[in-house]
Order: sequence, then structure tokens, then C-alpha cells
Amino acid sequence: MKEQMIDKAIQVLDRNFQDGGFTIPSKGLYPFQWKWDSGFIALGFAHYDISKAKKEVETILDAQWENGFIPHIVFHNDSDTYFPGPNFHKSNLHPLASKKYRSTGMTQPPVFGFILERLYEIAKNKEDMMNFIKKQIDKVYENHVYFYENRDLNNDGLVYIYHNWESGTDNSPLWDDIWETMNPPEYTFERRDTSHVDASQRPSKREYDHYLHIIEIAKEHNYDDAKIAELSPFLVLDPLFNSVLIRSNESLIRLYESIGNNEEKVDYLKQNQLKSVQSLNSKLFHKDLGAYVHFDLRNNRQIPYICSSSFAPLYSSAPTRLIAESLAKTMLEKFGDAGRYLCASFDPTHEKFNPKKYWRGPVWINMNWILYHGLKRHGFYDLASRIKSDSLELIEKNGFFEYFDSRQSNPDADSNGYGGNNFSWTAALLIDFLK
Ligand code: 9WN
Repeated sequence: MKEQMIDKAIQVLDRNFQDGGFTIPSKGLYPFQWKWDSGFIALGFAHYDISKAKKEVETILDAQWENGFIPHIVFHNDSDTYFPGPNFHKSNLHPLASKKYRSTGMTQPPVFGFILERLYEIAKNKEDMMNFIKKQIDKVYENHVYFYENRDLNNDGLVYIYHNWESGTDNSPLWDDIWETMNPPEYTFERRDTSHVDASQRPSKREYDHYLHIIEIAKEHNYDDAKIAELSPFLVLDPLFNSVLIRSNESLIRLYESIGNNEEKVDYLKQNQLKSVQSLNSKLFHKDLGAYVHFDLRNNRQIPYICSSSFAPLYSSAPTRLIAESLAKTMLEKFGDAGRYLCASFDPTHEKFNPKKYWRGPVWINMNWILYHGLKRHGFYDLASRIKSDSLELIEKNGFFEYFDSRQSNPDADSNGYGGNNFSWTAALLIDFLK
């Protein structure tokens, strides 16, 4: 069974790999290269085709802007199956944008520090992989510098996101209260996602109006960071984004130390790391909820909901023993009912939970991968092994879907698999789980 699943996953990845040296997340639905997808995808390739793994990372990092920014989508090719495309985003408005590639003017979680380190662990030829890392690592470092120098508004080591698409958890109920503070125009546009996927499993038209409006504001100011920080109606500290940054810092520090002669960079990362960890715990850990929460900087208030991102700091060194125990307890009590697969993307005990709708409840395999490694790191072996076996069972029973219903007996559908099929990171991370 294991070998069969790996073979199928390899087929998914190989079919999604494109001539330009990058992999689409899912045919039709997502026809370009996405930043954090690309990192997870590289891990899958690394187990059977190291040159594709390297190519994937090299290609996304090649789209870096002169200020260190790495965009969330790189439009290598034209495609009319996705909206909004390059003509909407217009990354060239920013004076330091890549001259080589069209892209968006927003980013996604900074996964590449830990991706480089994991590639090194997987690679059989360590010397060859270290040479590759030496060529790429400064780009990842510059990306972290970009975050700390441009997005750390309070100089406390926590960086903001200015769009829900930057979080990776697009239509989470987390953002509902922010949408209440906005009143965007009713844009006229043609959605493409709902021609690939059942509209009831995707964000609503009104949600899209908000998404587009934030981008229009950023575009009016040529994607200038300072202006965005001043004017964007969406400005959030996200525990997932920040703990991924912290975890990637850790990897960069270890890699630079083993490369040698990079003391300044190591010092810079260590200083910021310390601040990030302290602030993550003091500002984003919510004691009563027993979980990390998001903070709405624009409206100066906590967003007191628990979602899968609330547990992501486990993947980093940030949680103290007490915090880690509290996270594991909350996960088990609220998300871990018998009869439910781990880990729903939103609190299943909350009235806003929706088991079928995108980031409002379904299980996502990339989040499960992060949580699996996080739980293991902090010594919660049973919970870690449950999250891994739940992930594998969901894929084996339903296929390589984008997201899955967490209810083991699902009264509403024959399959627990929703969204795009033959989804790249689902395939890639299954391989990484099984190898
Ligand atoms: C917008 C590609 C991406 C993922 C995100 C996921 C979804 C895009 C969309 O697909 O977002 O970036 O159009 O819905 O939410 O995490 O990277 O797989």
C-alpha cells in the first residue's frame, strides 16, 4: 500500500511539474508557482528526483525582488484559468520588483529556511546539496531581512501581513471581523476558481471584493511598504507566519554556522530571533484559550479564535514547556474528538466552523505536516503519530485533494476530499511522511 501511494504521489507531482522548472499546485485551479507550495513541493521531489527539488527552489528564489521580497505567486506563463492574474496584480508598479518575472505584490509564509535544511537532511549526496544551499541561502536571508526591516512595525520581532492571502489561510473566520470594518465597492470580475471547484467550498463573491480592495489600495501606492502599513485596512500579526519565520531563522542559523564565515548574518538572525520568540509568547499567546491567536494591528485588538495556525508555533523553539502543554491539551480537547480527523483548520466547537468550506474548517495536509513536526519536537508523540496517520488515511481513502472534511463519518458527501484534486503539496508531503 505504502509503495502504491508513493507511486501515485510521484505521478501527481511529475504531471504538475512544468517546462519552466516549477510546479503548479493543481491543474486549472492554480496554474502558476506559489511561494509556500513550492517549498513543500520541493520536499516531495527531493525523495526521488533531487534535480527537480533544486530547480523548484531555484526558480521561486529567482523571482526575488531587489529589496529581498519574495512574491506569493510568480506568473511564469499566461493562463486564463485563474483570477486575479498578472494584469490585475501589476507587480511592476513597485520600483524594486523583479524585472524578469511578473508576480503578485504580496507574499506568503517564509518557509525556505527550514526547506533548505530539510533538503539537506533528505539529500543522499550531502556535498552537492550543500553547494546548492551555499548558492541559495543568502536569498533566503535577504528575505528575512526584508521582513524585519520593513514589516516589524513595533520593533518587537513580529512581522505583519497586509492581506489574508499572505497568511495562506485565505477565508478563515479569523478575518470576518476585519471585513466588518471595511465596505469595499462591489467589483465586477469573472471568478475562475468556481468553475473548477464547487462554489460552496470556496470564498464568497463578497469576500473576494474585500480581497481585491486591499490590493487596489496597495497598488495605488505602488506596493510601498510604509504606505501599506499606514493605510491597509488589513494589518495582522499571524502566529503561523511568525512561527514559520522563527523556525526558518533557526535553520538559517544552523546552516550558516556549518558553512562558516557568516558571523554577521548569524548575529543578525539571533538578535531578531530572540525578540520574535519573546513577543510571540508575550503578545500572541492567549492563556485563557490555551492557544496562540492573531492580532489585528489596524484595529488594535486580539482576534480571539482558535485555528490550526494557533498551534503552528510548536514547530518552532518558541513555546515554553507550559505553553506547549497547553497547546497540546487545547488541540486534543477542541479538535481531537473521537470521530474527527486532526487537525481541522478552524475550531470545530465554534459556531463559525464549517467542515466543507476551504479554510473555515477542513483539514489541510501542509498544516498537518507542520503540526506533526511541531508535536514531535515538543515530545507529544501520540498526538504527532495520530496527526500523521490521520493525514495518510484521508489521502488513501479519498485521493490527493486540496483539503478534507474532518468528520470521519461524513453525512454530507461520499468523499471527504474537497477543492482541487491531484494537489501537489498533498502528494509531496505524503512522500515526505512515508519516506
Ligand atoms: C490564493 C495555492 C494557494 C495556497 C493557499 C491557498 C490557496 C489562493 C487562492 O491556494 O490560495 O493565494 O486563490 O485561493 O489558500 O494557501 O498557497 O495552493
